[in-house]
Amino acid sequence: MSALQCASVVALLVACSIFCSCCASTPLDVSSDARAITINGQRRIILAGSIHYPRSTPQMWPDLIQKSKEGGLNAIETYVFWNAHEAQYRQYDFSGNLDLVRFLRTIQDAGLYAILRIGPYVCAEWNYGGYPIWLHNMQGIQLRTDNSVYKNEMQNFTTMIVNMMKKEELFASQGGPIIIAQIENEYGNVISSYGEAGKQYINWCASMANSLDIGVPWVMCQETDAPAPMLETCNGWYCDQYEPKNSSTPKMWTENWTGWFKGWGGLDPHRTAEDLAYAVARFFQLGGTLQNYYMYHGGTNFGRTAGGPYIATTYDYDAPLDEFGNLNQPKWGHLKELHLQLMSMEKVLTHGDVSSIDYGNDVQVTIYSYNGTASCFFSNANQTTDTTISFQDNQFTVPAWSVSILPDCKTETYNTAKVNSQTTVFVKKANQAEDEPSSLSWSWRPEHVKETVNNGLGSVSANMLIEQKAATNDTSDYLWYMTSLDLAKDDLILGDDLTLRVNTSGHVLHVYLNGKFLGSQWGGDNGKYDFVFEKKVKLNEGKNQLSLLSATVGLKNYGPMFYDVPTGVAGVELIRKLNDELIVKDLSSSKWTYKVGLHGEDHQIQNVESPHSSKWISDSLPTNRMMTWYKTTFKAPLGNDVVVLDLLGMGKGHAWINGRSIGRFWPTYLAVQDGCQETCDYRGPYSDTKCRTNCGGISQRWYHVPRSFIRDDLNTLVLFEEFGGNPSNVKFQTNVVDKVCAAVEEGHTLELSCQGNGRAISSIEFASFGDPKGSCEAFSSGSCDSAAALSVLQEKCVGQESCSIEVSDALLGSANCGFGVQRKLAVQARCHH
Ligand SMILES: *[C@@H]1O[C@H](CO)[C@@H](O)[C@H](O)[C@H]1NC(C)=O
Ligand SMILES: *[C@@H]1O[C@H](CO)[C@@H](O)[C@H](O)[C@H]1NC(C)=O
Ligand SMILES: *[C@@H]1O[C@H](CO)[C@@H](O)[C@H](O)[C@H]1NC(C)=O
Ligand SMILES: *[C@@H]1O[C@H](CO)[C@@H](O)[C@H](O)[C@H]1NC(C)=O
Ligand SMILES: *[C@@H]1O[C@H](CO)[C@@H](O)[C@H](O)[C@H]1NC(C)=O
Ligand SMILES: *[C@@H]1O[C@H](CO)[C@@H](O)[C@H](O)[C@H]1NC(C)=O
Ligand SMILES: CC(=O)N[C@H]1CO[C@H](CO)[C@@H](O)[C@@H]1O
Repeated sequence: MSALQCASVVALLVACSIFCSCCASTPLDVSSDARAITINGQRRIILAGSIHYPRSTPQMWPDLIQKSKEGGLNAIETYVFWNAHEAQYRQYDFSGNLDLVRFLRTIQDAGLYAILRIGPYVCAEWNYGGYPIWLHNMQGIQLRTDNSVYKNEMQNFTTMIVNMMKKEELFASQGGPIIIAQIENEYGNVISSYGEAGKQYINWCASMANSLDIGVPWVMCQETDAPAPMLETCNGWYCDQYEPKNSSTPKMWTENWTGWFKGWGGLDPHRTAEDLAYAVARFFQLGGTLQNYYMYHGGTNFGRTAGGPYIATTYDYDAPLDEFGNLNQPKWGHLKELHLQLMSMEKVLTHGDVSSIDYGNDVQVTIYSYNGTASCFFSNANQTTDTTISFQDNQFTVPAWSVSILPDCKTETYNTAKVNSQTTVFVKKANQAEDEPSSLSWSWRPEHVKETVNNGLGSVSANMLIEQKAATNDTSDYLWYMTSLDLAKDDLILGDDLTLRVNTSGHVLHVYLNGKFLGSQWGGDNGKYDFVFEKKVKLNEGKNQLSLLSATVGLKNYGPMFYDVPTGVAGVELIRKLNDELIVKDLSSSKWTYKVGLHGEDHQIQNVESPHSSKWISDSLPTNRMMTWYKTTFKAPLGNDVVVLDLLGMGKGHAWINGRSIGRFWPTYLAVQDGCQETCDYRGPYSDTKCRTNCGGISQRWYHVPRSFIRDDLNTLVLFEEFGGNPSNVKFQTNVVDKVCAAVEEGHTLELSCQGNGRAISSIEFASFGDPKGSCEAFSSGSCDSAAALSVLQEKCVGQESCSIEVSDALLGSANCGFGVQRKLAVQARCHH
């Protein structure tokens, strides 16, 4: 680059002039118009995928990003998580899996672009949508609206992040990977709740962001009135019909939901590869320029980062990379094929003239032509009926709810409904560390509840019930509400037929009276988290001690004014029926004493290095005992396979490996009984209630233990059990590929792979070339079949980590199928493990 260009870049970025080693990497000019994102004069389409850095580990990042690149993406998108970085006011943490700069460098090193969605409200099924709780607790604040206290804080954090990016030269305008940044998030969904102040706020967001002078475009998602130069973008299952209000701006899709998230008690969501590919192909058929998979890798809600209420610890999302970072097949492979096709047409898509022919009944042909070449999309949006299209003297069959791609308008190279990629079946395998006994040996200690339950000891008191977030600053899930009442002999509340009623705003409540456990209750049914606890009680003359332990399970992250939704105990009454009269004693404004957190949390007993983590008891291991800590040691499983912890038998609580949290657990929470589909038809619009599985099953039984949390020598697992459980079946396992299957049409290539760690195919369990039926683990031969197929596969694949075979009768022998039968090769193979 010339010195003149260099000087102008430095002049543009004042902050940069101090830190830049100018000219180390080429600054990129990023602009956009209706048909392309233009990067240094090159008109591009952007295929991006979301990976949230705190939901995996730095050790996983290079592999996740490499697999994204191999999957055909050219950009990675992430939110920035304010409450993770600034959990305490003006105390910042960018270490470990919060190392945003390292994450962006890893993206850059892989040669990919980055999209930085600062928010700083992020939703994302993340605790409190990413807002720090201290923000909520500030004097005079109103969140997400035209409020100066809030705006100052939002500007402070946003500026801090932007300055950090500039200092590290991470914007494309400085030669870095970030080509686009986002301010706010889906504000258009809630703007009407804020009236005029909402409009002023979003205008302020735009000018504040603009003033930060990042040298690349800003976007606002789901915000149709995005003030220029903010670019508006779409989120949803489909965005093909979306058009930006300003027709000279690009059609961009910041969140294409690849599946859905799961809650405690929720079913397993699945979005098929066919439907996801269809949505993407339709989007580009109808002029899309940027598409982002939300999520490409979902990952894990470690610690207390899960949003809520009741977002589970897994954030797998049925994304193309599964929670652990393995390829989720056939989704990953089917999309990779699509990306290759789209990228092969990038020039014509971003420059070309567009014309379309409507064939009626939701059938449409779109032709892009440029400089003497033409590319076609044939779409059939009818949900039930396949169609045959006559186009330029040729006939093409397009299955229902699919898009065919013909890069030369003559030959179909891809159809979204025809999946040729393999399916991969994983199994859980016992921990094969050396000398590891078949069951873990445990020690335990009780959570110290005497002082709260018997004596009502806490740290602060008030003559009112305090909202839980305000009392704890969300430093713990747990808050004790304690009061004592002194009753004279003639107090009318003494006697029979007395009910204790506790109104709560959620999420879990344990009640103790006079040192005795009275009962527990929790919300969650039908999406309701507030509930009323009622129980018959008997009080003593003299002193009575009432102690309530309230627990949150992830703070709400979405909805109008979600941040003002209260949690904790909201009302306490004693109600006695005396003859026909109700005597009500409202304790809500009695003197309440508070204790934040568990005794064990105060003493960091999950951390074996803590001086207080002693006094573990190694005999008479209790089961089904509430408020109990368990500890065991284990050896690292051999190899590199993903490690999971099977918590079958445990109730609800929190788990730590070597002092590091792997998240909340709740295996006793079963998924609802209804709402599953036995077979999943990809045709027709997807929603998160379609194609669900695991009715009545454990909503989350296995928990991810990242390899980097485990040491080579001895490791410690600590569990806090809140409800009561039995740890004797708890075990570490590895998650390994067991089988791979594929069914590939003639003319395509079958590719099988045991997907890493040096594993080879050990046997071919099924092979049929002809018209085989069924699907993976349930294939059967059809009416025609070539005898040679099995031996060809055995010869080419057994003993190999992967193999690839042209599906044709030259290789597989004649199948003697009848005329017009579409032949395919179906294979099921087993992998060594
Ligand atoms: C954020 O606020 C603090 C004062 O609380 C101030 O020192 C700091 O400079 C501000 N940061 C930015 C980037 O404005
Ligand atoms: C529409 O977008 C173009 C290109 O970014 C911009 O120049 C123009 O001001 C925008 N129009 C409106 C009404 O915002
Ligand atoms: C147009 O096509 C010709 C012939 O294939 C090629 O030489 C030329 O570079 C192309 N022009 C552009 C602008 O792509
Ligand atoms: C699909 O096509 C069939 C047959 O032409 C037609 O009866 C039906 O109404 C179409 N369905 C939709 C949703 O367009
Ligand atoms: C919560 O934070 C406020 C300041 O923001 C502080 O005064 C208060 O002591 C904190 N409470 C707890 C329980 O940490
Ligand atoms: C508790 O909830 C009940 C039922 O919803 C309601 O009637 C009562 O007024 C509430 N009491 C308090 C003290 O909040
Ligand atoms: C409308 C909405 O729910 N927004 C969300 C879109 O999808 C993901 C859900 O996984 C959220 O993170 C978005 O912010």
